Amino acid sequence: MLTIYSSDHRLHHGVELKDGAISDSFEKPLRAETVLAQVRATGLGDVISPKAYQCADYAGAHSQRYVDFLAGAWHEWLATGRTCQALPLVWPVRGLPGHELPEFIDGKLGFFSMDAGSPINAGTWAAISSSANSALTGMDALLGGARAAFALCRPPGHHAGREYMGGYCYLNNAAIAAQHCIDGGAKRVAVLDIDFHHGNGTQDIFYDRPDVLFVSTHGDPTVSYPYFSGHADERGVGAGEGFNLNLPLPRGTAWEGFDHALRHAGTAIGQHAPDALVISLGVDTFEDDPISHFRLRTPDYLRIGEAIASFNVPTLFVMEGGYMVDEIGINAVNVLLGFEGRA
Ligand code: SP5
Ligand code: ZN
Repeated sequence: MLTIYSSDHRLHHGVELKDGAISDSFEKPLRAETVLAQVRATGLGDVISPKAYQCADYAGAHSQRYVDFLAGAWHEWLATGRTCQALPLVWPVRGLPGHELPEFIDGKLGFFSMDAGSPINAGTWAAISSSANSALTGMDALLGGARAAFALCRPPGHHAGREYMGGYCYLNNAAIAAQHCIDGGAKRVAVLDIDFHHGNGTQDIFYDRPDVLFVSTHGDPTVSYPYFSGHADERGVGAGEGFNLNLPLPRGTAWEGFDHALRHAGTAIGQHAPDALVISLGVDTFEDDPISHFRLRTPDYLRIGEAIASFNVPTLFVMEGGYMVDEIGINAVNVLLGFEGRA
């Protein structure tokens, strides 16, 4: 299987507010380096750089003004005399009118975010645009007839909505790829999100659409981030009603519970009969993940890949979360090896 990877991801290393202090984010460059090393060590296939794309290629999944904000935010921040990383600190929550886009950068940061988990620094735009380009290049491989490809994206994307960043995410790589597939002539696409966290951004982007089915397995939002989406009763709206399937699972879910949800997802995907499948591939479902609460083990990831292969749809894997850096490579690549029948 072809892997698409850009070293531009190294230009972005964010900070994170945790336990009352600011420090380096769990979402760090070594994550992608470790996955790439395992791709090479297992001989998964060729590794190529992403092709160049335009901002217009991101604006089907996002709004043009949001993409413009991401591209210009660091310069606007610098213009205020600050050189530290840019973080939002005020949000248009329920009860505030909140619909008018502020002119000042601090206001824009809040307007275009769901949390303070997506800091912006000097290299952020280069990293996130290359990450999205990796997903687009992977989808182009599928449109060209490949059975599968692996977009080794970093930063991740699935928490980024049509007009907001959050949860280490900025551009929604999986959604951008799914939209590119539709733009390339596909009638129907499915996105299956197996990251520990609900893919709230992908849900947001396709919530009113019947052409892109979104299915997500994740930790129950009653007790897990992102808390405000991911419940089973979120089923889509308008023409999109019935094309959003959330499968929340309790803390402590191990292989048996996860496998059950995966089969449920497979049935829904089969009924949709998509031309292509995009997998939001997070491996923060691992038992030793430092911020998540499932209990999958390394061999389970081979079984996930086998299950996805049995759906029998051309498949683009897009890297999302996974914070146990020592094992992120073997776990992520095990999914791909399982898919290829190399278990
Ligand atoms: C792409 C992805 O997986 N994003 C996840 C974003 C999670 N953000 C909230 C993290 C909360 C971490 N709290 C950790 C406490 C550890 N002592
Ligand atoms: Zn996650």
